[in-house]
Amino acid sequence: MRAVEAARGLLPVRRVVRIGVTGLARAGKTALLTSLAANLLAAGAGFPALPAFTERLAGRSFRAALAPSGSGELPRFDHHTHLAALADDPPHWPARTGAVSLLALDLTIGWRGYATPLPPRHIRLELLDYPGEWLLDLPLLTQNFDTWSAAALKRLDGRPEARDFLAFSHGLPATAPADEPLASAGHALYRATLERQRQAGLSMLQPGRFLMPAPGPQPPWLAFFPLTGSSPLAGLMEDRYDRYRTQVRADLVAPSFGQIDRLVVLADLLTALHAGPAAFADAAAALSDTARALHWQMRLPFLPDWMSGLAPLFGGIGRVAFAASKSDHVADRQRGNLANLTATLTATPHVESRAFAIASVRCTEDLVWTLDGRPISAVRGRVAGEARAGRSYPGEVPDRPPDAGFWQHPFLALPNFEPLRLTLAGRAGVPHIGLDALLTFLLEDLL
Ligand SMILES: Nc1nc2c(ncn2[C@@H]2O[C@H](COP(=O)(O)OP(=O)(O)OP(=O)(O)O)[C@@H](O)[C@H]2O)c(=O)[nH]1
Ligand SMILES: [Mg+2]
Repeated sequence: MRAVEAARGLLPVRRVVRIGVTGLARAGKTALLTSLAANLLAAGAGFPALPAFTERLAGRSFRAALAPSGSGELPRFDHHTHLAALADDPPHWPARTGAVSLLALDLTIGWRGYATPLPPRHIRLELLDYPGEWLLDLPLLTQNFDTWSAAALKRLDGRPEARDFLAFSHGLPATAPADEPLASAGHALYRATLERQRQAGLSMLQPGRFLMPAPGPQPPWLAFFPLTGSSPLAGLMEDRYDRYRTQVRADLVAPSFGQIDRLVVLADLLTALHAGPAAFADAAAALSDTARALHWQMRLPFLPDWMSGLAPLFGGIGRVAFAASKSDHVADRQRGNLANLTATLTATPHVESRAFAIASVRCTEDLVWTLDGRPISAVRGRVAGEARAGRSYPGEVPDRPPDAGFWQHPFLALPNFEPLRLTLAGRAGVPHIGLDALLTFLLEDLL
């Protein structure tokens, strides 16, 4: 087997590796794709942009180029515009992105020692910006409508954002008819609740396509909401929920989304720590549920019939990196805690997975700050719109899910730091933390 693999590696064919990069809105997906591409291009041009990756190449030649658009059906990731934003004076952040997009790079890796004269290997690296909201639909595949409704309603219990929806749902008679105006009204109220919860910083917002709809017109079966009981209306909601799950399954194997070989799941845990215990618990649940759904799918040696459509996607994902993003908001020692916290929330013992604390676009440098006579590991960076660099220490990052004691002291809001200025308009790379380790893990078996 190994001989076959080795022989395949010797052939000058191009191997395609597709990495899905996912995370909820604002998790840092666009920043990651932009920075990773810029740093791969820079490393290929000889700049020391990805030290751990270059070390792993151990002297083999390496080149990288953006791949031409070709005729693929996925929209292209607009790398030039996003990098231009970071390279601007003053630098600014790339704009928000909505839909799925793909960035492709051609990597050429040579050989070393006796093998040096052999033709180099060609790898097409495809990076897919994949909405994390859709990943939150994975747990639905294993829950029937009753179970999902009970869990969703429990999450809404006592939440101010859900007042109108809960008033509506409590007012429904036990024999509510399967009536379209009722279904649409309930759906609109439920969707508005999810919107408000997102604004309140919550993450466990299902179904994901309610907040991040697929392109095109909205099909009528999308109009459902969680409802327990055995009324005709509940029957209609159940039918629509099942239709929704069929669509989730179909999307997973569609040529545009399927064939993901490796996955990066980004989570902005530092912002969740600031948002307070409820928001943190919710973000942690979203991350753990995703990890569990992935874990469970990948562990199955064979899939039950109704799930067989998933095999091409999940059978194929060989590696998952869970990464806490924006870790340049805290100093080095805290970043270790952040990686440990991420690892605790995403433990997937049977899958090749690893936890990281990264910053795709580093904005700060570490410094020791003396506060009340005590040294504190803080960071310094320029806050957008301010003339001078400022210091920041949001608080101690816990290395495991925080207990009640942690919440006694507020974890401060993260300042909106400006990216560091780029040299050579980004051609020498984008300063980052840990992208090289992340990339080396994702491509380890190919290097
Ligand atoms: N300090 C710091 N801030 C970051 C970093 N990455 C992202 N951010 C901040 O987070 C914001 C969101 O990052 P994006 O990369 O646009 O996030 P996204 O996941 O693509 O968001 P959507 O396109 O809205 O889904 C940025 O505008 C920055 O303010 C980082 O490495 N360091
Ligand atoms: Mg984006």
